[in-house]
Amino acid sequence: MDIQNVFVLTGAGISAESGLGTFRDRGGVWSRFDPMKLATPEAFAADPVLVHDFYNMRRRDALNAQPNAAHTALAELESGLAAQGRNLFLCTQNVDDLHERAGSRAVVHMHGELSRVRCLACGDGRPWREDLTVETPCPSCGVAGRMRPDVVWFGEMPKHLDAIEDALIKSDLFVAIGTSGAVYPAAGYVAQAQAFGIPTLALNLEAADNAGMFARTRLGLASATVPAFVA
Ligand code: BJW
Repeated sequence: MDIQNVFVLTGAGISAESGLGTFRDRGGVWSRFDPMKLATPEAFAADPVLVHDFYNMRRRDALNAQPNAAHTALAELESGLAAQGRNLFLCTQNVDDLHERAGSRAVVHMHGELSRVRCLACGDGRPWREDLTVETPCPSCGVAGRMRPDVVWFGEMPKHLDAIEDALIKSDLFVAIGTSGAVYPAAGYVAQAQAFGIPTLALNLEAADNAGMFARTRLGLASATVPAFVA
């Protein structure tokens, strides 16, 4: 088959070997922290100090982590396909920037980015690498206490959905890497791909919640399966 457009969806599993915890594995982030107290707009309104502490820790961890062989392989896939006039659409649920630091040029962060913040007073969004506090003033409007991490919490609309749907429809291979298939709408993309007759492949450590929807699956560490897929 002549593959022109590859759609890759990545999740926390691709960054696990960089030392960043996944969410739903044993010992994962949501086994240690209650997502309803940390990753909803209601939680932020109720206890912004707690939410800032959690995301300050996560931001520091992400900035200190290094990309692994799986991130590098996807960056090489992007440049290799581009050199042949073909295209990789890299959609990540991850809020870290390890794809970018591995060399990927076009990364679509559907759940936002830890290294960006947004002001609830004026809507200004900008790169941000420091800790946030409830006193941090917005550099744009000067209002204090309304800055939040620019990540997508439960109940909020994921970002770039139109571009993602468009790329998914146009793709002729759908690959999901290191994601449990537990969070929608991303977990539903494999079913959409199937409905469009697009071949589907899962590269994961263990069978995901939506594993039955994939035509092909390779189980193993992303640092091994992703370079092998790209080779
Ligand atoms: C390895 C490995 C190694 C380990 N190598 N693999 C039906 C339809 C639509 C929505 C819903 C629905 N039902 C319910 C909803 C609402 C909700 C939802 O999905 N809830 C579920 C829990 C049921 N969804 C939402 O609220 C979303 N918004 C929304 O739906 O808006 C309305 C809408 C409607 C219709 C269309 C469009 C929109 C927003 C979801 C926001 C998720 N936010 C988080 C937090 C982000 C900030 C932060 O980081 O704190 O995003 S939650 C968390 O889960 C994070 C992740 O991106 C996301 C997915 O997790 P991921 O990446 O899959 O990680 P894990 O840990 O679950 O899995 C890791 C996998 O890797 C495992 O399988 C391991 O085996 C594997 N692995 N090591 C390879 N070395």
